Parts: sequence; structure tokens; C-alpha cells
Amino acid sequence: MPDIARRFAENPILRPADVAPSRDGLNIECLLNPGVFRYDGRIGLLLRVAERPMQEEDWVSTPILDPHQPSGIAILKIRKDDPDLFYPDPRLFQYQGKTYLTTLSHLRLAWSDDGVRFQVEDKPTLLGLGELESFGIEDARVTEMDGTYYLTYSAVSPSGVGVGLISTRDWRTFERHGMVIPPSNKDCALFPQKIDGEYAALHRPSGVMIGGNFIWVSRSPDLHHWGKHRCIAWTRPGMWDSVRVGAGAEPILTSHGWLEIYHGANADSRYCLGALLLDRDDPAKVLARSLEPIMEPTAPYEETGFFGKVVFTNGHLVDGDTVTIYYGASDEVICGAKFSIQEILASLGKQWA
Ligand code: MAN
Repeated sequence: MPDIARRFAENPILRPADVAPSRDGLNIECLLNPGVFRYDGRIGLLLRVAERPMQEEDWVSTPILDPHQPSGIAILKIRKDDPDLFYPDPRLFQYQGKTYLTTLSHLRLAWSDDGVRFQVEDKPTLLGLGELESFGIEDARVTEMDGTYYLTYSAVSPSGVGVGLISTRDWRTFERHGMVIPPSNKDCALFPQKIDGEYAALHRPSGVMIGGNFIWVSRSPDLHHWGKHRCIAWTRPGMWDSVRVGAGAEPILTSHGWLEIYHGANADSRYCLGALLLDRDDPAKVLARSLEPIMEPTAPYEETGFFGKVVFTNGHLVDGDTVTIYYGASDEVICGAKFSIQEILASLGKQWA
């Protein structure tokens, strides 16, 4: 089944130039991978805003949060011909054996009445805080339960990437719960309701030496302590999701089970979207999984950009049969697309029957 996404005619709906940098001296390079929610009659995006200093020709420079600096950030600046520099990927580099990100991300709110035209707030909403977030915070998933919005996000630092948790009821005051799943772990999507009286989450540990980048499901009594771990979706050699897979936003409850839109990448780091159907009562049971992507990077803004050939989503809204995803294209601009839930289920064939 080919790409079944109906992209917004207005794409990209937000670009770096639409947003004000968080401080003098930094440039916004990328807007990406927003969390999505409804609050007070409006649609909210929690954007990931990635910044760095204006790049000079022979240098690479990146900001790092540092409470010891009066400005709160230090700039690491290295000559490109330095033999200790290894710069294989626009997203990260290695220097003297340590890995750094090329940009520093914060999270920022944008609001809309129609889901297409968004007003971005002038200032960051949430910045990395403390030593486990000194390389920034990224890719927040938003799940509402009983009027509380839970944000699960990637907390990045020299110690690795783990899952942080923040909650809010009003989008003005935030409670920070710290890191709830340690490195290496990301792509954490909470289920929107308890299962057997427990919270449940999809997440993506990364195995070193043995194992890999697979999707797991776990349970928790309190969102802090996670157990009953099960690995449910592996990478598939030779396929579009051969190197890494990770959950998108919260699973959607359908009459056939939990539908999860996930991302998969191959050895060329080409990121596509696919679907998983999980048992309603025991989401560790996978009922069906896309053989072909339901969305692939094909539009010009998805094929070329800061990091090309990427469609990546971690936020959506559901209205009846329609799921509207908001997604990062080429790790540079924000776009929207709609799917029919029935069409996604039909694309899975009769695997779950
Ligand atoms: C990783 C994360 C995402 C990013 C993709 C594609 O999974 O850094 O934020 O969008 O890679 O580059």
C-alpha cells in the first residue's frame, strides 16, 4: 500500500524564520517534532526549537547549557580542520572522543484556532534544566489524563539520552519530575488511559553490542517506576525500518485495538511512518504491523533540508475517523497531514482478524 497521508496544502506550516531566537547570538536552524494537544478550545503545539550560533565558514560551534556561565550557556567552537573533530552527520559531531549535538533544543508553545495557522510564543516555554539536560530537551509527547497534561521528552546530556517527565494543568505552570527512564532511551509515548489499573507506555531503549533500537511496552503504578517490560517491535532486516523504530504519539484506541503510528529508519537514515495494532487489553501483543510505510519522505520539503529524507511525528489529534499528524520534515520545518484510521487499518490487511 503506498503513502496514504493527505498532506496539508499549506505545508510547511512553520519554518525557523517564523520564530524569534531565544537570545541574541543564536540562530534558529530547525523547528521539529511537536507534541500536540487541545487546551481551552485551541490547538497547541509544543515545538522543538533547535538553535546554534551563526556558523562561520571554517568553524563548527554549538551551545551547551552551563549554569556556571553568566549567560547560562557556553559555546563550544572548533576549527573544521582540527584532527580531533569527526563530523559525519549534520545532527552531531565527535570531538576528542566525546559526542556533541550541533544544535541546542528547547520546547516552545504555538497556538491555533484552525490547526493550520499557528502563533508561536516569543520566548521558550521549557529549557533544559540540570546536568541531565545540558544538551537540551527534544521531541515532547503530550498525553492528557483527567485534566493533567503529561509531557514525556528526550533529556540529552553527555551522560546520554533519557526520558524526562513534566506535567501541567494550565500550560503556564509546570511540574518537573526529572528523568523517569535512564539512557539510552527515547520515543516514550504514554497510553491515554490506565490498563488493568496501571499506566502504560511505549518507549525505545537502545541496545549496545546486543539488541538494538526496538519498541518496548512497560507498566507503572505512578509514572515514575516502570516494570513488566516487554519488547514488542524489532527492526526488520532489508525493510524500510531495518535500523531503528520508535513510537510516535500516544496510541489511539480503535474498535480493533490500540493503533500506534511509529517511525522507522533504514541504513540511509531515511525516516518513514508505519502503523502497529496492539491488543486492547494486553498491548504487548502485536496484532498487525505495516509491511510498507503509510507515509514516506516524498515532498520536496521532506526530501531536502537540515537532515533530508525525514518524516517524523510525535503529535496528533483525533476527530472520529481522522487523525491529523503534525510532523517534522527534513528536521527543519513543521508540516501537517491527515489519515483515515479505517484506511490505516485496511493497509494492515487482515492480519489482526
Ligand atoms: C532522531 C531524533 C529525532 C529526529 C530524527 C531524524 O530520532 O533526533 O528528533 O527527528 O532522529 O533525524
